[in-house]
Amino acid sequence: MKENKSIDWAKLRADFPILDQQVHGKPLVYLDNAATSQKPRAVIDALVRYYERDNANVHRGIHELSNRSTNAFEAARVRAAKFINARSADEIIWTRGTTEGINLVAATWGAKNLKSGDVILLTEMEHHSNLVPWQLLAQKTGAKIAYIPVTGDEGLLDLSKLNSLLTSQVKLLSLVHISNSMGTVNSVAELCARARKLGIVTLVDGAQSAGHCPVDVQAIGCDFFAFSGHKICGPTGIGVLWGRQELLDAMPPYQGGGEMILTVGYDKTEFKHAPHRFEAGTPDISGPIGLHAAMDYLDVIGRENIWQHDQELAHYAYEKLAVLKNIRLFGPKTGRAGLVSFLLKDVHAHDVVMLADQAGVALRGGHHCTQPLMHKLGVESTARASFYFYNTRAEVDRCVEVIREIQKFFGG
Ligand code: 7TS
Repeated sequence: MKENKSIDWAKLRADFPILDQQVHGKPLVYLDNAATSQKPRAVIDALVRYYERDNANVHRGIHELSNRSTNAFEAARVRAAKFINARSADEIIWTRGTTEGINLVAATWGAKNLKSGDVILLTEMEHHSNLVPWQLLAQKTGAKIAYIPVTGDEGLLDLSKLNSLLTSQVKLLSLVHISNSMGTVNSVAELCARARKLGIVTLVDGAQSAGHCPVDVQAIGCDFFAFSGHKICGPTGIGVLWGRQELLDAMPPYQGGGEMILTVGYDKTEFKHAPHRFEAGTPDISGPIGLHAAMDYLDVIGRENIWQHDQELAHYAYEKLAVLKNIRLFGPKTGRAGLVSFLLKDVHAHDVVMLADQAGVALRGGHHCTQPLMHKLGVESTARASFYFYNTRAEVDRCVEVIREIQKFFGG
């Protein structure tokens, strides 16, 4: 395993106060980063600073604190645009997270543009947040859903079916960039280009990619991109939906209320332009400010370096687990993102996670909100170790050691 020598990963780890603790009397090994990441001191400090010095509502006051708050809130939007190489901050909508971003597109673009007989094309590896909103929309509009198949345990998209799936009825392709349950990295740029040629609108679920690899929405060539702040070292409750300006301008509002209007009469309301049209009511203000600090923090490290570190750890973990007996590994053998999903023969994933927790190792067990994929693979759940740049090879060693102990405990 090759390490990027120019970065002092151990020093970065010390930026995360939470990691320095014991759980059940053992040093914490936090390997549940796909669920949520930990927060560096820089983000915690930005939140404290905001509440100690600047807290006020945005866009409405003309007093000093309101000006500071508004400036910081909008500066974060500019920063988010830069983070994913959007053309303009007007293309950045604050949401509660990836889930709300996708729901927003379904409720606005989807409700306006989809009708009975249209097809929404997804993949079989989508998180529930990129499935259920489309199912709800399909029920309302009469549109149908089709799926790009997954090959099996290796968790790759079977693109041999793509030509026959890309019919003239398809109006939207919505797919995950990096699978949270398999670690697959999908060729989103290539798929969006294929869709775009056919006039199909595209959405990329970037929940697992935005903080782990460089993201350039213009290079990906999608129409919408959604991600969550809490998975990229930012606070919970804040996320980003990016949309192409021309699509956003043509979309009806999401929720109605204050902040999103130009003028309101008893009979009629005129709405602001995007992104404010989609942000009704007092927004999460500290969220974007914390996220701003997180984006700065990540880009000082460099997401290309994080990506390399993630992949190296995942590869190291995969190779170490692959030599164990009676283990079933999920996801691609090579080129996987920073997570490993597995099942031990005759041991329930929840038992693995419970026993690992007793040893201080935080894993996740379950269907990972990809229930249809689990059904397809013939399993109820898997155990998952997911990494971030503050994880170390020693932690992977400890995790594998604990998994071996669990196997022995169950007589394996
Ligand atoms: N899309 C993907 C690919 C995800 O992994 C998740 C969350 C979401 C969407 C939803 O993000 P949210 O921030 O709106 O909740 N994934 C996980 C996970 O793997 N374990 O817990 C949450």
